[in-house]
Amino acid sequence: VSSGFARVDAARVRALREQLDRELGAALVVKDDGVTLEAYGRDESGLGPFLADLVVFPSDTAQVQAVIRACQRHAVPVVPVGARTGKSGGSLPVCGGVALALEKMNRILQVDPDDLVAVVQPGVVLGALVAEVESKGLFYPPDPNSWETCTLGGNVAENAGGPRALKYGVTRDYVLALEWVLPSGEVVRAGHRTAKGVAGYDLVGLFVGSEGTLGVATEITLRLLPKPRAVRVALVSFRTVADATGAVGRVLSGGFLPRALELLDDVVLRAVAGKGVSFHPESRAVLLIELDGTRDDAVLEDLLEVAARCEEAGALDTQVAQDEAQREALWRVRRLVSPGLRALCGGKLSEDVVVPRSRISEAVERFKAIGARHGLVIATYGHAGDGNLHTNVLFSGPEDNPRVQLALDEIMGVTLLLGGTITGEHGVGLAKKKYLPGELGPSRLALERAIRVTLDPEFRLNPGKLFEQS
Ligand code: LAC
Ligand code: ZN
Repeated sequence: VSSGFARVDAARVRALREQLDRELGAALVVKDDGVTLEAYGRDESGLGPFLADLVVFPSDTAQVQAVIRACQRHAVPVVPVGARTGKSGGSLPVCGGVALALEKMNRILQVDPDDLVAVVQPGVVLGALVAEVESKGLFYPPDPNSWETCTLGGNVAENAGGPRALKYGVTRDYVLALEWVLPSGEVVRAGHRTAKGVAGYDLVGLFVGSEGTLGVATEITLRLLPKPRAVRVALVSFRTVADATGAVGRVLSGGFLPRALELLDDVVLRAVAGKGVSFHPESRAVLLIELDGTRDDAVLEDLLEVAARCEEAGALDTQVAQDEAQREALWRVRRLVSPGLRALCGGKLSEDVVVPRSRISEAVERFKAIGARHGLVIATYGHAGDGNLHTNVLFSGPEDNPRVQLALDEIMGVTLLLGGTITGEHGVGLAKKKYLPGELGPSRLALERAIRVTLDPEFRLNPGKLFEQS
């Protein structure tokens, strides 16, 4: 694979492997067969494959430490990997070396209903944690829409968000403490198990979202909430995205804080048409609005008031899910968006830009115009309540790539001009690396580089990501 990245040389990998064999022997699972290397060479960014030389599967913190120390000693790159559901290429081993797969560390160590705390290993699948906490009447809100497969370690590395972030925040807001293996191999415990705690710098905030460049989480302590007793969702149709985003403003300023406020534009509606829900024939945008609370009758009453506010803003109609099955059908449409869009055209690149809420409709219009100039269809959906837009550039094949890249450059430029950010939840990784300097500017980039150099002078962890060593 030609990647433009310098690969580690084979002699160093051999020396590393000998040391791992000596130190850990059969206790550490190591694979280097073609099928495994190929599988760990890809994620959901569509980039790659980038093949590691070895994929190792540690089963405890001590093994993670030993692998990282050995990689430092033999100058071999090491890239932490979760479930490979990432969308920015964050876990791709672009320089070869070691893929450090955390999936064997998959134990839920504790769910404490009194302290409202869960402690997990990084390889726990989000859905397994959700099932466990919900069986105890508790709630863990962040879900990047891939709970069946994504893992908590990956969620922490990328600071995953998802539809419920509007009311409940993102992964960072739930991580109380971390056991963290630094790039030196040393273990630190950052944060605290209590609900509050301000002693020392906010290292948890530094580590969460560091995309595998500052170390590896080996134990994650999470804040839980009581599970809301009542949840209601409605699908509201509009003639235009501008009407829909006008409604978002009216709902929020009316004193309502939905747990989700998702927008789908006209191209997205075409992509999911006929998949279990029908839309008003004139609708060119819809909002999926979900509220929660303690009493169902009160939540329903609020939802109807929210719908009335949407009608004042020009909504065509509102469908309120009458039971759990109808609620699931509406959310299924949301989950079908990504595959539906891919089926429309063949290929797509999904961005996750954020703009101020007041600029959403302008952003969607400008993105569409950028697409039109390059002969590409642009679809936008996403977390309207947060201004976090999944703008998707659709294309038919690799021959479209130059046009797609030009369109993306312009989309990122417009996003920054509108006062936004290049990534709200998928991370910079490889996919958005070239846009990071434009967002951070020279002094912040220098500060972030200095932090990375302090912890990992040779950029051994996840080299080639976020920014270069110099
Ligand atoms: C979503 C993921 C793609 O919101 O972020 O569906
Ligand atoms: Zn999202």
